Amino acid sequence: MGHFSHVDVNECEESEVCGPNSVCTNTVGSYECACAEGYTMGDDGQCVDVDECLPGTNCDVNAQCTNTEGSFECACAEGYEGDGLECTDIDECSNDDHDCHSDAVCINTAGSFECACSEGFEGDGRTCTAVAEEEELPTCESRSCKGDCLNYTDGGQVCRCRSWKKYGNGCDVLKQTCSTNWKRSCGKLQLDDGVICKFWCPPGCNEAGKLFGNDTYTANSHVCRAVIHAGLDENAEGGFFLAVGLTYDGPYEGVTRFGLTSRNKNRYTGGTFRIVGDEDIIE
Ligand SMILES: [Ca+2]
Ligand SMILES: [Ca+2]
Repeated sequence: MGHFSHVDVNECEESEVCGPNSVCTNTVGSYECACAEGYTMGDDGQCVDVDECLPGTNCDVNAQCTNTEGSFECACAEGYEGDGLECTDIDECSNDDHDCHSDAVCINTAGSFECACSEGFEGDGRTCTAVAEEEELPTCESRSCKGDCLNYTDGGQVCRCRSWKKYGNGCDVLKQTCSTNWKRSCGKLQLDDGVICKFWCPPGCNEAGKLFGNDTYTANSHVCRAVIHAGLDENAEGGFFLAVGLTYDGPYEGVTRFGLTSRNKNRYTGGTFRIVGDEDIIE
C-alpha cells in the first residue's frame, strides 16, 4: 500500500501549459488559463494581439495610434500636445511659436494657426508689405480745367485749352514770352514753367527717342516724338509746332498713340511740356 498525500500539483510551473501570450493561474487540483493583457482569445483558442488602434478607442482623436504586439502607442499629432491618450491644441499664437510676419495677426486654429496681414498690408501672412497707395492720374477736375475736358479711350483725361495763348495744366495761365529759339533736331526742349515756344521738327522723328507721359510730357522726352504722340504730326513729316512749359503734376501713364509708346512717369523733379495745336501757330 502506498501512502498518498494529497498534494496539489502546480501545473503552471510546467512550461507552456497555457500556450503563448497567456497567464496561467494555479488552482487546487487544476489551473486556469487567461490571455495576458493586450491579448484576446482568438477563434483557434490562441491568445492573439488586441488591435487597440481601432477607431474611437484608446488614443485621442488627434493622436497617431500605433498597434504593437501586446500593446499600443499613442502620439499626439503635430500641433497638439499631451500623452497621446489626451491631446490638446497648442496655441502657437500665445506661445509665440509662430512665423507670422510682424505686420500680421496670428489666428490660432485646432492643430495649427493662421497668419493674416494687418490692415494696410498685403501678403500671405508670413510676408506682409504695405499696400501701395494708388496714385491717381490727374483729371480735368484735379487740374481745375478751364478749357475743354477730353476723355481718352485709355482712361486718361486732358484739359485742352481753347486758345494757345492760354496754358497751364488747367488752361488757367496766360502766355508769357518765349525764351527758346528754333529747335532743329528731334531731341529735348527744355522750357521754363509758363513759357510757350515755337520749334521746328525734322521729318522722321518717330524713329527713336525717349518719351514719358501723355498729353503732358516730362522735359526729358524728345519733343518731336511728343508732337507725333499727341496726334499733331501723325505721319512724322515734321514742321513747326508749339509747346508750353509746365510744372510736373503727374504721375503720367504711358500709352500707345500714333505708333509711338510713351512710358509711365511716376516721379519727376524737372519741368514738363504740352504740345499746342499747330493750327494755332498762325497769328
Ligand atoms: Ca496590440
Ligand atoms: Ca493651434
